[in-house]
Amino acid sequence: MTRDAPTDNVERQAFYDAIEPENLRALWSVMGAIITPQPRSDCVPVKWGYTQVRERLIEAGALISAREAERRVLILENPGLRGTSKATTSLYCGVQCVMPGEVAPAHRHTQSALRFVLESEGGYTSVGGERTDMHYGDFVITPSWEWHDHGNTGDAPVFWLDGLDIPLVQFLDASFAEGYADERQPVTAPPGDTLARYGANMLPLDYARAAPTSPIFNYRYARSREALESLRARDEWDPCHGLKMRYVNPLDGGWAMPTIGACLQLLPEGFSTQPYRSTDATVFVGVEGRGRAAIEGHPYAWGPRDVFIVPSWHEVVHEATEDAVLFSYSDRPAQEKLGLWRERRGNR
Ligand code: 1HN
Repeated sequence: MTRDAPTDNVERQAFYDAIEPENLRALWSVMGAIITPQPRSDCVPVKWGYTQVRERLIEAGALISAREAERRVLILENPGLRGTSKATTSLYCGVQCVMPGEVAPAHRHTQSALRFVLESEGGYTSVGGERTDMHYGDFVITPSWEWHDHGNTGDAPVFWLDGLDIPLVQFLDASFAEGYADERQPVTAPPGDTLARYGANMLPLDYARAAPTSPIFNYRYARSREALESLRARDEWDPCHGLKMRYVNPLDGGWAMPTIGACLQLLPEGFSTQPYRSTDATVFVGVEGRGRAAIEGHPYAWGPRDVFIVPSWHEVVHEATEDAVLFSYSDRPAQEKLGLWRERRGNR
């Protein structure tokens, strides 16, 4: 804790050795390592340039079909967490590629997923009986335990970023998964059905909430971007975030997903944020323009579709070298529900 651990001696070491086979451990010998005065993470700051990831996915496209792979994805694995398939301690990140004509077969799992669309002319996903076409910058949700399959009816490969709560579900030993009998689930609702029901600032009268995830599963980029653009004229910049909006569940105004929080932010050209840190390690994705994130003083330059990680309680300063838009996601909703989330603005 705040005190140093007691020093070991021969008698104490002999005692530790004696109790180990009895499945006992002396708290005072490990307390400082398990109760740290502030977050101490193996997760490290890191950036992936999109061009390189894209090239590797094209290579993978020649190696394996989406059908055989089930999902043709390259995991963005944090170098501080090698061998764990984690981007942060609690969240997963990958980039998926679907070639023209391919289908990624239907399955479901208890892990929740978000897609952030990076390139798509003809990409689609079906979730819970409704199909939605995917376009650049769309934020798409696959709730826990919903059937989902993807495809590409266009002429060019489709790419999106996958964000899942895999490590969180793994930590809780709550993983279930199964495949659908057919390659595709039946589409039972017309396109735009959920958006009409839940995404027009109205709700069906007497609608009873069934799940903790937003019923809207495609938050269109054009609409989100327009909101940011309309608000920039107000000149109400948050010193730590510029103009940052969160994607919400229209049923209650809470986060769109129960475990993962997603945001879109605008940083105008020349804007430089105040230092900021929070307990939710965050995955950032460049959407428009260019910028630089100084993480604990180390610069990470980013452009469109690049991905970078700010670990828990690491100071970040954002600079926009041109008008810039960033998408981001973290486990903030989970931490808030557990009463654990904290932030610090400025240097204090
Ligand atoms: C998954 O179902 C998808 O549906 C993507 O596209 C990535 C990573 C691990 C487990 C399931 C998808 C995944 C995944």
